[in-house]
Amino acid sequence: MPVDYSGTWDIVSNVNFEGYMVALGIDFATRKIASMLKPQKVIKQDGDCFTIRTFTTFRNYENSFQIGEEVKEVTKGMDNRTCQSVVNWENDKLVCVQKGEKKNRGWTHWIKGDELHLELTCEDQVCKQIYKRTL
Ligand code: VL7
Repeated sequence: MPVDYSGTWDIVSNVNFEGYMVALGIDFATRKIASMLKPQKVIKQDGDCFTIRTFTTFRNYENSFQIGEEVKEVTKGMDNRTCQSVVNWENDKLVCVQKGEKKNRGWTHWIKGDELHLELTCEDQVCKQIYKRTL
């Protein structure tokens, strides 16, 4: 088994979250609130079974998956779309493809030193987030 993503992670940088939200069609008022948030990720990894919980003061999002299994994902509390999602290992990276109405949608996680990195992609927009372990 490659890397262990398990832990509690706090966001320390968030680049082009606005562009990502616009690509998802999030309305102006919601974007203004969302742009102020400091998400925390709580990740549980048990072999190829994952739960990623994203917590904010506004909304939370929970996603459980097994590597290589395509499942229906409803992005409840975000853009509320339905995707066919699958997460695979690409070396030590976790790569999710979210097939649905939006082209080129997905995300990639990797760990670099003590940082958890996340790229969120939708259409031509890429949001780059970095998290650090809670102390
Ligand atoms: C990505 C939110 C913006 C709507 C609310 C903002 C609440 C927190 O896909 C995600 O995580 C993956 C990778 O770690 C695992 O599920 C969550 C959050 C991006 C998109 C949409 C703004 C309204 C944000 C729930």
